[in-house]
Amino acid sequence: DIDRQWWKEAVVYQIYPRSFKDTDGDGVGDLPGIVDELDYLSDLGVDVVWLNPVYESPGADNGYDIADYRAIDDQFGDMGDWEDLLEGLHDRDIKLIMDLVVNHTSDEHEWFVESQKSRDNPYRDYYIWREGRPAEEAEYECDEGPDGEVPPNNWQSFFGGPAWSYDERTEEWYLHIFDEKQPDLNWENPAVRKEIYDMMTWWLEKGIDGFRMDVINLISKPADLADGADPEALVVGADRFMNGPRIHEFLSEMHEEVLADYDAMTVGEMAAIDAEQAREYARDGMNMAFTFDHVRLDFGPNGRWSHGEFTLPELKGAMTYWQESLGDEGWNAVFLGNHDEPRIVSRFGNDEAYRVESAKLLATLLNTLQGTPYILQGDELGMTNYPFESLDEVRDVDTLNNVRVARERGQFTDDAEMLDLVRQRSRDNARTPMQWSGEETHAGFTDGEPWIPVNPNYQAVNVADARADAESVWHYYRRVVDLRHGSDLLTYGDYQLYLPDHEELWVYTRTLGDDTVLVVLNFSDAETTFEPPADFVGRDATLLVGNYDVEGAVDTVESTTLQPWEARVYDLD
Ligand code: ISL
Repeated sequence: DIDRQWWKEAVVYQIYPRSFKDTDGDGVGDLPGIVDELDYLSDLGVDVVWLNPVYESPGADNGYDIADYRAIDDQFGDMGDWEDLLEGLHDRDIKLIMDLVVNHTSDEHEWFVESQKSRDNPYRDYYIWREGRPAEEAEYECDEGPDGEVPPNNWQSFFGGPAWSYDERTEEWYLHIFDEKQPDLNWENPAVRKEIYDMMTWWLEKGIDGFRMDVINLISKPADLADGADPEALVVGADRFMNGPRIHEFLSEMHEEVLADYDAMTVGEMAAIDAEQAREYARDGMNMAFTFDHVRLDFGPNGRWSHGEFTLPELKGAMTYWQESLGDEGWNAVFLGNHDEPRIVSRFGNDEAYRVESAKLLATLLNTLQGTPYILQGDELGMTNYPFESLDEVRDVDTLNNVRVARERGQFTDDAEMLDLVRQRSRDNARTPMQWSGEETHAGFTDGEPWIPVNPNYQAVNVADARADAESVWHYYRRVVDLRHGSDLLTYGDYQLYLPDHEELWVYTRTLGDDTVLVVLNFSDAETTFEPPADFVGRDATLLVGNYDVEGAVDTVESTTLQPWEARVYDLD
């Protein structure tokens, strides 16, 4: 008995609008730019577009700082352009999900502007304001604020530094788990929740098909705002504000008040949860969750802002955990990268000698796991990290703040070390402009000056050439997306891992009823021999898709040698 849902059968394409396509020459991608490329999306074969924020925003965190939830930022166009986009997508049977950013707003949102005015302003309790703490009572320090006073607790921002800023006007501190221009909303206040539910309904009534919910498991803060238990933690306080005390109540309420009336899809960004928690979130009505174990494996001793090594068995283990443990409750959102992460081919593949092969292998993985696959724009071309030579090329608030904080604590011996980390880690790696053409300046992204530099490899990596080359990463993505579409087995089948300790090969099956597909992926620069487990030896096998030319489409499973970064998907008889 399959619990069929349209969003389980979908392949999602993530559009980072600022970097997709610019039509008005201001160097920033816009909505008409996406409308121009709708056929590109249908040719690729995706079913859903997740649009990163396009709401009115001062842009301190590229739109994750929203000043008006019901208006389109001028940089991207206007509501008419947005309506054209929705209509154009729907005409092509592509759905649209919007980014829902409701842990915080911009400090330029009218609610915060009011809230800041006085302690008794009607909007004061829309945010989290507290008096400071006498410095002698606290075990942490802060440069900001009046003498002898420190923030109300020891929580820190994801972007580095304290999670509180002092406001002289009312002599209190406000909470911001991200940048100081992103004050956290007070979800304890029912008026705030109602505003948000009304806003969500408003968008659903405009015809959207769902929401990607930004840092949604951070919205409930404990009433006592207790200090984070571990002052040495990478983000102090995360133990208090992630999966907070009323989170399930709030999400169930959101479901009842808004989502229950629509056949909408929801995907929550949920760092720091395990499968048991994911199942609880599913019971709240959250369709699926982005989880982050597999994109933390290369963190070093200082977390994200230091580098560590990981092995293939660790990667397999992290992703297999999620493949195996949701059961009938909950559903995976399968992703290898997004606008906050390095490029997938640079992180998990080989972006030099085997860029094409390894990008195809990752496409195979993404589209043959159980869960809804998410493709970030440009990954279908095998776009790579950017070779940053200087911080002048960096735009991201997270990178710039964290580099500043790391420098303050003496983490880097020199700039070369810092830049090395930026090249591996900066969120801007995933945010450089989409590479449309190798012939035009700025890769055909804009006629003006792009807001962030174009990757210098655009002459080799671009849409025009990829479309013209039947062997390109792009055509391969089309094939694996198409394969998945036609297959209940690849969508709903059970996952089973083989050879968990193998250092080079990732081998798994998907099974539905009597049907089995075998996936063999060589995650290495070397030829590698696959000795099939006894279960498979001698079974008839048909190659469904692979990234090398393999002789003879019909074969039996036997010992075989895979080329570097070779991927094969077999249908077993
Ligand atoms: O970037 C990160 C890890 O790679 C995180 O610290 C990230 O900020 C976190 O995953 C939350 O991300 C989301 O909310 C942020 C926004 O900056 C990100 O772009 C968004 O995806 C604040 O709204």
